Amino acid sequence: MSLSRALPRIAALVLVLVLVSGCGTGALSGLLGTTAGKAKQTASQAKNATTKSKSSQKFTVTMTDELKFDPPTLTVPKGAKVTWQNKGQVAHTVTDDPAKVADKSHVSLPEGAQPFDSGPISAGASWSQTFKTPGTYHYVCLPHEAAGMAGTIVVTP
Ligand SMILES: [Cu+2]
Repeated sequence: MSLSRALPRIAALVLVLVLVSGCGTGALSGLLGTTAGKAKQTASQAKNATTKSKSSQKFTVTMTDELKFDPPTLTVPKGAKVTWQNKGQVAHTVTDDPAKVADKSHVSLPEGAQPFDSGPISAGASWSQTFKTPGTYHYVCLPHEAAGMAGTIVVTP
């Protein structure tokens, strides 16, 4: 092959190399950009998770076949989510609604709070309620109201 015939080929090869390397750099910077973006996103997600875990401390009341709420009185900060777990064999309810109880004096709600009723919570099941209004909540278990199955949630401001 003579040099005059090889030159166009060399030129073409150089052009291809320039295009490939240019493209490669572009792809590489794109990849780096994506990685940096992902790292940033992960950091922000981790921050959100930390913030969330601070405000979502777990508060649990267990319900037993001894017809008790344990602990009978639980104090939580405003906005706390309380979960009732039925560890016994019989169904219970978490009811703070004067319209549903046998004796209205067994329940009370802070002013402005909405009455609530879990409905039957069967053996092994659980039910949660978030408390947004500070104050004292006296609640009962509907089927065992007469047996004195009652509890109190105190929500601090
Ligand atoms: Cu009960």
